[in-house]
Amino acid sequence: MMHTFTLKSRIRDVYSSPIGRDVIEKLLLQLGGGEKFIKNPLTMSLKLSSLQTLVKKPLTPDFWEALLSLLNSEKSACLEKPTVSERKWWKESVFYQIYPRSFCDSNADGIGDIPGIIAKLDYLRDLGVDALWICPIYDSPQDDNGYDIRDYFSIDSVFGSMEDFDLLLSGLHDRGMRLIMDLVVNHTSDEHEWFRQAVNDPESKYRDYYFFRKGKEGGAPPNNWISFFSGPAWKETGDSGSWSLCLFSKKQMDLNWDNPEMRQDVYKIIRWWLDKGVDGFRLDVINLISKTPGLPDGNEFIGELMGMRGIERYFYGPNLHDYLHEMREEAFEPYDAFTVGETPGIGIESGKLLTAPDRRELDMMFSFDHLEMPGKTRFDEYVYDAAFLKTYYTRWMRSYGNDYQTALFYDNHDNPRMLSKIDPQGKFRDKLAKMLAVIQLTLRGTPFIYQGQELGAVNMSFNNIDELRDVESLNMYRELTSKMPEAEALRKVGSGARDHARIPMQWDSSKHGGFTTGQPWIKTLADGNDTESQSEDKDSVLNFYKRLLQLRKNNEALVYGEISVLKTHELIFAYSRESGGEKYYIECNLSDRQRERPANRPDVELVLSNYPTESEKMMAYEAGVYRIRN
Ligand code: TEU
Ligand code: CA
Repeated sequence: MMHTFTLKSRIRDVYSSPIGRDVIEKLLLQLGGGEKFIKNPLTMSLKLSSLQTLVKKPLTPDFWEALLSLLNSEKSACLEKPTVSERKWWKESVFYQIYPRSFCDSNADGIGDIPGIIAKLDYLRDLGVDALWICPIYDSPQDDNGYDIRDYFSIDSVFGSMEDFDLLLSGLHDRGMRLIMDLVVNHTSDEHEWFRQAVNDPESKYRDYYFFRKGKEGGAPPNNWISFFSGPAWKETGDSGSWSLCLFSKKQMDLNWDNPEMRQDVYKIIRWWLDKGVDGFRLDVINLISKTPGLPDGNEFIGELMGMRGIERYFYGPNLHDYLHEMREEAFEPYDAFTVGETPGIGIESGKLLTAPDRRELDMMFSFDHLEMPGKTRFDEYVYDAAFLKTYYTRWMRSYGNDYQTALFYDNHDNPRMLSKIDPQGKFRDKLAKMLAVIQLTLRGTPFIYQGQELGAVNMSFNNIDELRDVESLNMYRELTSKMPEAEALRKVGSGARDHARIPMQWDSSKHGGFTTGQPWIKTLADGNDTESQSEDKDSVLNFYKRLLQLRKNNEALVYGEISVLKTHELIFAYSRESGGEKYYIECNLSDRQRERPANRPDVELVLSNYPTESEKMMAYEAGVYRIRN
């Protein structure tokens, strides 16, 4: 059934649509106190316009226009249960994400590279990972560390050569492992040939590959959208008052997906890499590719709530589904290639619309809703409560069941370490690292381990702005210091900086943790948590990961098994996995205090735990995997 939503629609009806549900929940969470509102059964019979009662200032007509046009853009009002649920290698695999710049440097120039990765392939195989996702290694001016691509068909010389790449790929395949590349096609570098031609020759066909627009009267940009990396999302291109859209840095120019020829050129890139034998792609900010026609201003209020003005005009654009579907049909499906979308802002229900097997869009997506507590943003200084992981994953597991596959992760190259968010002082470092590993590797979904996570890597302390490298941090610092003291700006930037996760891997106890023998491109940490010393210690985080990965590999219940979450204390996360006759029970204490074990736990025997013995009470961050006795 198709709805057209208005201010008079019942919240119940809005809720029954996937995007409606996600958008309303997100708004309420950001508003704070929204949870009470949602849980109140009366809420459901209220009209949409009653959202006003939650907000002190009047919601303006343009707020409602923006909200309704988003809600009404989704034509699928409800979701059928998928009819396909096949076995797939990517459901069974554990992925490992490599940030190449910070992984291993082979030639002492201070920057990690492909030969460095090749040197560590045995390490990765022994760890037990099945597939790698490697962040962009294409030719790039490196304004955003490779997410600004100049030439999609060549390897950046800083990382090596195409021969190195071929060796990497065959090295992986020889070991029975797979490789997915990072595909960045929401934008290209401003140094990409297409963009250069578009600027140099306004008559060129490439002009329409991007969003060139005239500015507003008085020299202002064409609309009020804000960049993810501070300031307006526009860059002046040429002296004729023309601007071009860039949602990220001033060197990352948004592509116009409404141009069919541009889309075909993108599919050529994908097919070229698939012809080489890569197994799939992680699709960078792929939910941003469809912009609302006319590029209308973003609503101020939504912008304030979400910390990004304009976002409702492109994070779930009107042609998103069509473009994903077309791309799959033309590029991925002929190769049976795997796709995981990076989809910031997409919630549970709209995520299903993107990944339902029979809709044939994406195989999987990354949701980010668990990376910060509700109402918080990455740059807020606060301690993350691990109990939220239970709330989040319980909802997610219930909603996804066995019909959809989701990506399970805590860390990536864009976020501080989860370990440090929960335990900033590092008091429970090993126990907590192991507990997080248990949850990630035993829930239903495909785990993505980010480099260093298997060693219990933590945040870096940045004491000076000169120690940071990331364009996002540097722009933000510049903006903040115009309105606050430098020390305060540094603290704020430091609490969310992406560079925390970009400090190099530690391989041994030598200088710079064995990452390089040269001058590293960024500060290094050598705190003894390196692969060499952890390999020797049987109780290390690394060896715990190895055991868990083996356990998952050898027990189908942990991969395809049904999951059911035990009703118990909110600080205890306990669930079972079951397939065929195989049954597992997982029990985690999400707090740093002792707790009673659940009284209703099944009859079990311990398989793996982060404590040497099982005591009557659960210890701080205790996590155990048990076999259920039949
Ligand atoms: O990230 C997009 C994204 O939305 C982020 O998580 C991002 O780091 C943050 O919101 C910025 O404020 C992807 C890549 O993972 C990231 O490294 C790139 O910088 C970005 O796209 C642009 O390509
Ligand atoms: Ca190097």
